[in-house]
Amino acid sequence: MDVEAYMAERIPQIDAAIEARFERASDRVPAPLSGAMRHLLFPGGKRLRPVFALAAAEAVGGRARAALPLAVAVELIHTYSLVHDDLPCMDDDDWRRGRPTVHVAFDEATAVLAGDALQSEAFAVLAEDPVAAADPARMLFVVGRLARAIGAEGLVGGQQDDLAFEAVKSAGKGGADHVRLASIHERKTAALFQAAIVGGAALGGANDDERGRLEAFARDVGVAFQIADDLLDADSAEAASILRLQGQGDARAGAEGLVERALERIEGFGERAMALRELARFAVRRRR
Ligand code: GRG
Repeated sequence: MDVEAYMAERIPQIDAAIEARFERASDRVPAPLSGAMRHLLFPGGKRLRPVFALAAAEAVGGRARAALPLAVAVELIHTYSLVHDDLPCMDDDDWRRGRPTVHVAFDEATAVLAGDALQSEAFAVLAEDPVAAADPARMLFVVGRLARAIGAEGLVGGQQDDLAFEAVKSAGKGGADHVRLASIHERKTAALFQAAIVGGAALGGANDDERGRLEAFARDVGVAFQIADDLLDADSAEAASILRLQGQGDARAGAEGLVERALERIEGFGERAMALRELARFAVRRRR
């Protein structure tokens, strides 16, 4: 299977669904806020998390379309996290995806508000999807799983610990260790992959056993994705990086080992999980 062809087919569906949300709201949203919310979304990044959500629905025998609202929600949340991560009080970055960051293109307050609004919009997309009325228990699981993944125990907590980890190291107090770094990566990066994949599978009709396997699959793929990100970023002074603790060869082997383990967890899923498997491989072998 050609994973890039699969992504090229899915990404326009995701983009169209995101665009539809903005068209719907455009007359009620202040123009600068709407511009700031769209700034990083179009053109976007790789759209890997939403494509994973669609492939997870298919991997359990559902239709990709069933996971489309979650795909949109996950990409809006990913974008919010990038907008806030770039702020002067966090990573203080001026450039993202080859463009000025949102606080540079607009201003800091608008960037904070745009991130907040992207997060809210993500949950509105899920609550307003017809599945929420037709099968409320299923949608409640998806919403709860996503909220848990990005809150104080997940993405936000991981970011807090990442900032603290960096501060300790800049003060020359050491403290860099594998356990803490792995925990940061699990929350800051893998948690959103887990919510995308497990939630996508839930919307595709997964049973409890499939959900459990996909939780573990997605955690390993998410951590492997982060290691690959550190390897791609090897020359920059990026935040908490596994490369400070081990060499590039060991890090790559570690990431590939995680993907192999992830693939074993979904061995019984058969042909319909082909795209999910190929996306897992792509997450570590990608060039950007
Ligand atoms: C501010 C709440 C809050 C969280 C910030 C996402 C994040 C947490 C920080 C961004 C910096 C970073 C290195 C995060 C790790 C996850 C990661 C590798 C994000 C980049 O994801 P890609 O490569 O980006 O999928 P594109 O641009 O392709 O969407």
